[in-house]
Amino acid sequence: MSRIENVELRLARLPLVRPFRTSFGIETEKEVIYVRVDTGSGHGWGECVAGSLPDYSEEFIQAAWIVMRDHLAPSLLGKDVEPQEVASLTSWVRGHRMSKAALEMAVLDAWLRERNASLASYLGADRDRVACGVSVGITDTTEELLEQVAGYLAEGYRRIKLKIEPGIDVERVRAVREAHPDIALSVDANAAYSLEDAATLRALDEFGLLMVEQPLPHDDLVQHAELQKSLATPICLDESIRSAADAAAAIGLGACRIINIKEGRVGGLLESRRIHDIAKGAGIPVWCGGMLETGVGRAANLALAALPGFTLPGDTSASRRYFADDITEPFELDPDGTMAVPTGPGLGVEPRPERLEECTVLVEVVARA
Ligand code: OSB
Ligand code: MG
Repeated sequence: MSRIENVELRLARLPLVRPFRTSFGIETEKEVIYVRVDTGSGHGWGECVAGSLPDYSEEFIQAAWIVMRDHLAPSLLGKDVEPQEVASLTSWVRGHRMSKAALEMAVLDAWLRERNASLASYLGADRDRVACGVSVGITDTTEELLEQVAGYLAEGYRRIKLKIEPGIDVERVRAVREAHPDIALSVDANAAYSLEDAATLRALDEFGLLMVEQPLPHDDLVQHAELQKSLATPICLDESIRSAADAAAAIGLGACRIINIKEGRVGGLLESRRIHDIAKGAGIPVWCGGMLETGVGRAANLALAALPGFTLPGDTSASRRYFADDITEPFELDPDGTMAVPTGPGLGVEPRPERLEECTVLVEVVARA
């Protein structure tokens, strides 16, 4: 590819259509860093999924900004970078996977645009539509939850995931299951339980859930393996899987039967594909997780979710589930619960310039010295 001339970082804020509550916090607004890479002959976009606070992960927006500006972008500037080289050129920086992933996405986008190839085809997608689920935040009341679930089902979503936390779990799941005996239903604890809560988690077995996502702390595969032995419901790992090595370890230990892949959490789309390959080889289904992405990150997720091993509906919901006015053209759910995978060059989408200006709160350009 032509040399990377500059890297633009852009902090933006978009209001969420409704607050999103998990076991670790509430978000009312999506704060996001867009990365734009400019080469002599073109450009590419990336979206960084680091959150406003270091709660889901130790990564967060302010740290991501600094590490991209002062350490990662300078490692790429002035070089002819192939997508797979982003990881090696930045490997001297420990961790900061979400920041590395955002830069890799922007380089991939620019590189694929030059070649007039779509991200989905480059990654090895084998379909042009993907089945979509929706992640439903913790609500104040059971009535509110039932109302939201009914609304999403009416839109066509093929799997409902309920956020749970200790004390807001079994009875909520029972209520949703009684109202909808046949739907694909799962729960996500975001690491809020401990092995001492095993009885509560076992009480979920009677509801025929597809999976329980990340019940225990992010850094304990051994305890997840222990828990899985006494649970009928498959455990799916999210926070615990940060790399292909983690995925191999988790599968080897029996710590999960399903894996949620998020490109940001694992350091990029290329590492995501390696996890996909490992899981597929081991007969472990994967699905595409979400981080309340705006249109840029959503396009990347849809491309990834079109790979053959992604056999379960992802948290790849439509733009309107999150934003009244997305940064790109809106992604829309088909009434059959599927969404089209972008087919244009690179990500196949771009931020709309006026909307981007409206949402931007800060811009910094890292240029060649
Ligand atoms: O644990 O999957 C999660 C959102 C932010 C951080 C973590 C998670 C989530 C979601 C929402 O569940 C998924 C989405 O719709 O983007
Ligand atoms: Mg999760």
